Amino acid sequence: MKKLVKGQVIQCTRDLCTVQIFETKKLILAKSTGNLKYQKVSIIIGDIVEVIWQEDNNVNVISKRFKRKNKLERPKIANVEASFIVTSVKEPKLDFIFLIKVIIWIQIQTDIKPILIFTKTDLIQDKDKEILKQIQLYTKNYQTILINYFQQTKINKLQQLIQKTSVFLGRSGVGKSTLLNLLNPKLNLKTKAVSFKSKLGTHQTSLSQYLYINNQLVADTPGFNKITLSGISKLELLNNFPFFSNQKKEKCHFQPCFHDHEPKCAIKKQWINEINKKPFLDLWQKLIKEVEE
Ligand SMILES: Nc1nc2c(ncn2[C@@H]2O[C@H](COP(=O)(O)OP(=O)(O)O)[C@@H](O)[C@H]2O)c(=O)[nH]1
Ligand SMILES: [Mg+2]
Ligand SMILES: [Zn+2]
Repeated sequence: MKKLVKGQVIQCTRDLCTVQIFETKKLILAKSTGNLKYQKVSIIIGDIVEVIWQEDNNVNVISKRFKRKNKLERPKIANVEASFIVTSVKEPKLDFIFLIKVIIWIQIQTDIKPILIFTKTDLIQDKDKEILKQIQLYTKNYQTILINYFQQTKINKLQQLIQKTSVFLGRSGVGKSTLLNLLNPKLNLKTKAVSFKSKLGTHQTSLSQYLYINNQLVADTPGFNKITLSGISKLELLNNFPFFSNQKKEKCHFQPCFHDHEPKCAIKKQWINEINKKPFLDLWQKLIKEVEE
């Protein structure tokens, strides 16, 4: 018996995908070859698809991809409703330029404000106060969680925040898989930082996949260590940089003002005059330069 069913792709290895059927909640395997490939329709995890399901024969085939709400390029994933950016305070060291770039890039691609998770807080020592200060720059603008793997109460709180189809992303080694394992111990994901000397003998998440936490789909993704903003426009950057004060912005002489070389720029004046705003000026100048290149 053949039947058309609708579901969401939660895992893919080459052309073979695991699809969760909406109606029955069951998982089935389906191929994304055939007609779709001919039409050059790619299937990535998160895609909502139609499957030709065959009862007595395992070769189910994906026959259609429905329109995507959004699509991330790296990690390749579609239809995310919430994103969690995971950054370790140490090991690997917190890189603010990297973080702001991930934030901007995810906002542009999904139109969703990410939630920021800062991990490995157990490694912070007295001499690292600067790190906490830097994190504070973000707490006004973003929902922020500071956490380490000993803090069960915080892990429970984080679990409550997972209410939608979500993606966990960030550099490799920051503790994404560790966190997901704590959020759902049944997952048993492999963890461990990548060895820089030999890539052997270490466990690195190499495929994105959706997992279940709190009855929601949550994607664990391979870490990425490079991010570039080339390809985004100056205006997109302007609209997604989180640290402009709205009142000040309106006082700039030019509209829109890129707060760079424009005369009578209220934002730049404030950033230069207020010592605690200096980090924003540095960040902004680096970013705008990168986009202009
Ligand atoms: N000290 C400390 N180490 C952690 C914490 N969370 C994860 N790690 C370690 O960081 C390494 C990388 O973790 P993993 O979950 O594989 O990172 P992923 O690449 O982001 O998935 C592992 O050796 C973990 O044991 C934490 O809260 N504190
Ligand atoms: Mg991992
Ligand atoms: Zn300005």
